[in-house]
Amino acid sequence: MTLLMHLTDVSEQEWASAFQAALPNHKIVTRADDFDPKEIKYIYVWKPENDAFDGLENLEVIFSLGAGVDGIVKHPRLPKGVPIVRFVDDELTQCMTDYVVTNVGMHHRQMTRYMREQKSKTWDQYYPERASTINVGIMGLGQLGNDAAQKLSHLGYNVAGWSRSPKNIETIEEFSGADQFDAFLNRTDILVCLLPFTPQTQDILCMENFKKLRRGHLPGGPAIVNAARGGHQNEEDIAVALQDGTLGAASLDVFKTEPLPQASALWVLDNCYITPHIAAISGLDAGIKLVTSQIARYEETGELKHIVDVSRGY
Ligand code: NDP
Ligand code: OXD
Repeated sequence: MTLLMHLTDVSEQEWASAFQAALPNHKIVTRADDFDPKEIKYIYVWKPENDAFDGLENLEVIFSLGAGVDGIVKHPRLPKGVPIVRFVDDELTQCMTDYVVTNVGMHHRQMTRYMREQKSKTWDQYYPERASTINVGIMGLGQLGNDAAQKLSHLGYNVAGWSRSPKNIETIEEFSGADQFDAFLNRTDILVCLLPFTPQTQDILCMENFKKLRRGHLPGGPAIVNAARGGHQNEEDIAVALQDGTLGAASLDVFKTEPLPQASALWVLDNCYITPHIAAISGLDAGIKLVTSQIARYEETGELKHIVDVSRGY
């Protein structure tokens, strides 16, 4: 009954100590400890290295520290048939909604314009339109996208969502599937990406799609907000679009290469709002509670919640 921590860029020791306190009858190990790979029944993973699953012949469950599981699903030596459980938590959802609401509000309220005017000490009483004139479009209506959509809708925005399958959410307009994607883009002023990173969603934030966004409503041009994965965005296209007016502004929390390389053109654009992958974090207390309750349920009933569909990639 051993649980292995395999956490890149995160303190394995901190998580191991917290798990040991919560699971006194289980053995918890980090990669730095001596252990027999055959004793590992559970693994808790973030950004798995190539050898992450080597020799884990008796592995029964893979727990993801992240809500996004692309790093696990695309792993070249992912053991077949072992369930992957992803991170689903209200606090994480709330943090993501905070990020989305803040950035949508910033673009709606013309922050780029006022920052530019502040730089040139210009006093120009331009009044932004009210929220109900702004069409927000959220790509991905899962755990995170759905919550952000509801909260934005409460704030008065015209919210639409796009997902693979229809959800029948009353408060928002819904689009689904590839067939309805263009119609969704055509009505959108501020485009938010909360999709999982899969071959189908790769580079979805590209010039071709930016050109389909609604123009003439949001002063300065349509805006994008990406808090999902860097792989969703064509960063060269974003830099060009921000300079030629195809986009008015962009808020980016994630990047193809993280940390964002110094050479990236995005750093110096005053209509690009960069944050270092901090939109929402999987908290220690929440993670311990989630995984320990899943392990308890699994050992009692054999059941798990929030299992990833590996064939879909999320
Ligand atoms: P979910 O799996 O709950 O939701 C994914 C949504 O995307 C679903 O509505 C799904 O549709 C939709 N979707 C998937 N593929 C397609 C497609 N090809 N076309 C249209 N819609 C599609 O994910 P979460 O909401 O929990 O998380 C979303 C992402 O947010 C994560 O994958 C992760 O990358 C990112 N994230 C980023 C963080 C940060 O700090 N920046 C923190 C946490 C997560 P359907 O419902 O029909 O299946
Ligand atoms: C996640 C993330 O997927 O932090 O949870 O990016």
